[in-house]
Amino acid sequence: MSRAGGTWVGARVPRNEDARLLTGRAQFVEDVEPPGALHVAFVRSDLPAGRLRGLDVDRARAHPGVAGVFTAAELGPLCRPGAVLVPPPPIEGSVFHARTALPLVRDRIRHQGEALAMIVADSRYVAEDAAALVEADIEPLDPVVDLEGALDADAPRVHDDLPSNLAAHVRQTKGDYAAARERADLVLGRRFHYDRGIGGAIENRVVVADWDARADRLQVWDTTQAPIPVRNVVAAALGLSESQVRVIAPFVGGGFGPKIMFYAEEILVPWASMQLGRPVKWVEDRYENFFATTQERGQLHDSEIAVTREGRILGVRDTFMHDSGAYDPYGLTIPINTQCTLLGPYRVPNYESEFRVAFTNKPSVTPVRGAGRQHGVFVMERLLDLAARGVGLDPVEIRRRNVIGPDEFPYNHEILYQDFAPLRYDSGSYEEALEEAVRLVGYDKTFPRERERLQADGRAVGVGVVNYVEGTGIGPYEGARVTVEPSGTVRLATGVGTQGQGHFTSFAQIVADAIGVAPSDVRVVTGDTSEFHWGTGTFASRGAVVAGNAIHAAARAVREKILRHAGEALEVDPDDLELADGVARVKGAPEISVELGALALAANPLRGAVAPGTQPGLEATSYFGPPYGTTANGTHAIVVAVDPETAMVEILRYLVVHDCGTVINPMIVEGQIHGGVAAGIGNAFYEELVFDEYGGTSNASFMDYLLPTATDVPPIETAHIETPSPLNPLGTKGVGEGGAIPVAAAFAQAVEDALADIAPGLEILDIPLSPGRLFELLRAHPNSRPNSRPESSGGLS
Ligand code: MCN
Repeated sequence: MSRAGGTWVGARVPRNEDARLLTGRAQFVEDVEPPGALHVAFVRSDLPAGRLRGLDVDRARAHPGVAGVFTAAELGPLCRPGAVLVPPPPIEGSVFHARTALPLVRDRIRHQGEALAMIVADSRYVAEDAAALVEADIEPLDPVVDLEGALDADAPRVHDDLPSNLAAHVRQTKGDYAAARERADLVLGRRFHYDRGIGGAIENRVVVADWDARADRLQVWDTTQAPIPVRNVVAAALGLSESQVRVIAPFVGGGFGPKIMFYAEEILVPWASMQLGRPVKWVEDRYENFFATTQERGQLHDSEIAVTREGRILGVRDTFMHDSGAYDPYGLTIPINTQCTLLGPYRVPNYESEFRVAFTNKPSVTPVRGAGRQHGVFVMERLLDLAARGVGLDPVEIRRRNVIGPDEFPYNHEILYQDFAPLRYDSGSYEEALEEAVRLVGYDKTFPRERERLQADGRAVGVGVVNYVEGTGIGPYEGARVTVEPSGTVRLATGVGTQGQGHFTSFAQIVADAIGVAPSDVRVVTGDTSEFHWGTGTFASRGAVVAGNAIHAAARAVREKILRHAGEALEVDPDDLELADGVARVKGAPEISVELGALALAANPLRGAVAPGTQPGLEATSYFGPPYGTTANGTHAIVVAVDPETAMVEILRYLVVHDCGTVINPMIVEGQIHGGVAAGIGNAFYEELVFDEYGGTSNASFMDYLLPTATDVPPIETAHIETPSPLNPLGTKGVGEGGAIPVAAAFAQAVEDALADIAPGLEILDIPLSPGRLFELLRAHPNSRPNSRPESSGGLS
């Protein structure tokens, strides 16, 4: 049933894609098995730092069933460093040393899991057996493991051609922090640490390539978030025209950031198919994923806040180190996100922020859901909690006094964001979101009563309320093509890939509203370069904004075409027509109508003449590029119970009030928030990559690396506020990462609150706060506070 007048945007439309996904009929790359396909296994380094002195592959080559063994020597000109995918923004005085990996190690090993050789064989079993026969002669080198010491003058160097492990140095300021500090009634400083983790998608990376020598074409199926850039890079690397390469990213079992990266396997597998004249397939295994796929987090902050005795922020200073791992192919996106997102929804008149990025002998770091924003939010929200304590204010009250009001937009923060545009908030509902969360969690009334009741049962209960902003919907652009077919079917093609975000439905809703059909009648194709070949990809919560508004523009253009053609066919003024139920009909006289399919057929005639300038069919292609990103916001509230004996934390309530502008599909948005919060709970409490002193990862399996399971994630309550963005016609802002961003900050505040009587003054400064770490913090309390900075002062001056 469709609704006349166009009201699909905003409706809780069930997902078009679910029938296929839930009945096992959705195609994933792993399902693609061209006849005669060969299979790949990589030989990877166990050592994080070393010099490759020799590689004996003779026994592997002679192994029955092996079709090819390739080392750096065989790659020829293909063995060159990969591209820097995102250049750093032009910030005055900044330093950036780009270092990217070779597809296969030639000489220097810089992290565990770097690929030394590629084995191609009849089956994965044979390929693995042959890989085990390769003998690598590696001279171990001292690894750089510890972030804090990575920039020391005597630290071993990850890249010999650089004078140190400094990859980048950026400083951005606003106002005069030193002067603000002088005026402050309270200055508080702390060291914060946010550790490393993985993306943790259920589906690992998979690449299948099929070179068709007769057609002179290469087809690649890839678990990527960015099929069009992959097509472009593969074509350039292999000396092909972009029109010869088709990249398909079908259903992808989770991306969460790392699949936006371009990886060596995406060139090596197609290259092997061209060399061997057969289809070639590689499926990353779970162990490999811990090393071959990029990771996130790993920052060390020395931060300071200056406030008045009324709790008003005068300024913030933050100096931090960011662990880039062995290479920095994604530029400075993550630390700049941290630097900018730290400012949050607050008036911060004076800001001094400086970061250094260090190379270490660990897998490279590129965006994972939140992409550094959660680090900034953690630091700022923790500083506010400490300041609140220092001036004797309630944590909610200090936030109330500092949030940017509804009349202050656009709000200019005077520093540069990751999209190279000034950090400017377009609109938001910071006060409203905070008050709504406070109300819903019963902060003043029901929660205190509930706490009393639970504490009578011997449980330590606390609440946390924190704010965040999320820079979303950045450019440069996306495009879409909308077509009405003669059958009446509506087709939408866009370039962004899809990894579970519900695009098949939310994008269809936008089209449905414009041309009067049901969302289930719109066939959406994403991530196939033969269907749409301009665009960048799915990242930075930009699908709803950038692709969504391109779709909106294309659908509106088709609508205009339909009305024009229908007006001619029915001999009425187009203004007297409405589109509904798949027909164009006269308003007030619905029996006078023409089907969209009939109009599409007539718009593509086989005989006769069409007027000059007429474009065939009911089709339009449009693009949308925003001037700068739109800023979403929200407030998270959490209630926890802590067992002081075991340090286990139980989440009793989790509540998200968020604002992503016009909501296209509330059910999908709630799903995005639920998934984001689940990821955030993992980040805050469970997930941590443990590196031993030799740089090896000692928990590279899901037995030891703890992802939260269904029993660890509580029901999540959500409330929507809609402040439309003035930067795009739909008024949308992104939501894909907001769930994950403030969880650690909320968690830390609530745990401290719960333990306020048991361990007064306990400070949570490190994330993840695993049960083990919390146990140790409790045991050490109150005698030592190893993370406190010596110059910190804790009271009013
Ligand atoms: N949406 C909406 N109304 C809005 C905003 C969004 O209905 N105002 C809908 C969108 O139309 C889309 C979904 O919500 O169906 C997410 O939209 P958006 O916030 O624009 O994010 P993207 O589509 O760009 O997706 C990327 C984002 C990121 S950056 C990561 S990481 C992430 C995420 O989405 N990875 C995910 N969500 C994920 N969800 C799943 N299932 N799997 C992942 O890998």
